[in-house]
Amino acid sequence: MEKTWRWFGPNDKITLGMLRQIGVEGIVTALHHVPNGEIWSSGEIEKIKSMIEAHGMRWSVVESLPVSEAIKYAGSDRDRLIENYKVSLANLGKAGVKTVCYNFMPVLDWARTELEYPNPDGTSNLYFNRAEFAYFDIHILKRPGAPDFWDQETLERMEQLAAGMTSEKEARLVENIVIKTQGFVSGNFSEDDLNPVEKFRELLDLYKGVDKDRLRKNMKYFLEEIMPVCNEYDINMCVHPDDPPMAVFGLPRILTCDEDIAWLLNAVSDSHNGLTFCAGSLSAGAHNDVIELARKYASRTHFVHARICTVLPNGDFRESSHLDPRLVEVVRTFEMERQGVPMRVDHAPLMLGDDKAGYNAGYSFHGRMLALGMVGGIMAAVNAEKSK
Ligand code: DNO
Repeated sequence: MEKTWRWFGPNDKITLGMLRQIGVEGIVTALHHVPNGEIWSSGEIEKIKSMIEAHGMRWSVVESLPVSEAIKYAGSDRDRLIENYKVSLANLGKAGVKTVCYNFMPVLDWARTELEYPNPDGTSNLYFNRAEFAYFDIHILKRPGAPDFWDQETLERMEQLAAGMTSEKEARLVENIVIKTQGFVSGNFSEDDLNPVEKFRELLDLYKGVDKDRLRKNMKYFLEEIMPVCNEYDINMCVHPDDPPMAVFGLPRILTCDEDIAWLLNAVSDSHNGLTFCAGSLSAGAHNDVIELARKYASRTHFVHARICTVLPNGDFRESSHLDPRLVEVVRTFEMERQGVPMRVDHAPLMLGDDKAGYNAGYSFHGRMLALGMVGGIMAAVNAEKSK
């Protein structure tokens, strides 16, 4: 696999020069300054591309070219936004940037309730507490129907939590679920939002009547529209699985399990319609066997996210070590079957001062550097075995 790194552009505190020193070969980035739905011009693409190349690396993957909400819920603006998307794709193709990661998650991108959950060794990590998430759904968002969605055990844990809830803790939940995790990956929210919960409700309203079937139809429509451009420029689209891989806040999610992936790849069978194999998102669902999924879908995978989660008996989940034996197997599969496919790590611990540096949640420097070293070691071991 190609060792890549998600870089958030010229304002990222982690510079291209630093990345070159730690063995990064390719960059994963986006035109973060262009609002969702607007065209990525050739000029802006070239600026970022030449910055990366001046540091001896290449722009391997776009993550993400965001799919506007109106495309996902089929709003009146959908066709105009798809046209813009096609122009952006063509401009990327002309510049030779040919792997594009995106997601089709309504409203919310990835979700965690805690961003600095302490580990026994003094580092900290992301954590998903099911009871806290249910608390946000029922008591903060006050979503009609929310209490019926959650299982009894989670509701009991949530009640205990509610007993000790304070306004500070509530504010922290809103910050973690909506602001800090969404702000830098999705155009829906920003750090300056005065009433993020109200904004959240308005976005949820857009999806009234959109169930899983409808969302699948909308996704197929989008893919069929863009495939001719992908063919012309040989662009591999790779959709990121839903994180966590379950329905949230009454919104449908369409990439949560084996059946969903099979549906997507069959719905548009062109190989340019592919997958970002995020082992972390898939393993956050106890229903998924991530090793089996990697073997099954390696041939349609164009981008790999190397990280892994452990689901606890109560349904909470946390990020595990990048040396977790399941991840070793996933890395082995891709190293054997998809040589050269871009791979990046993420959601590594905060360590050695990362917590003071103000990095985007899940994107520490030292933690990710260590994780990249670990995954690089697994790759080297697999290759040594291969050449025996
Ligand atoms: C979280 C990431 C996601 C992912 C996007 C892709 O850290 O894995 O934000 O990049 O969903 O569109």
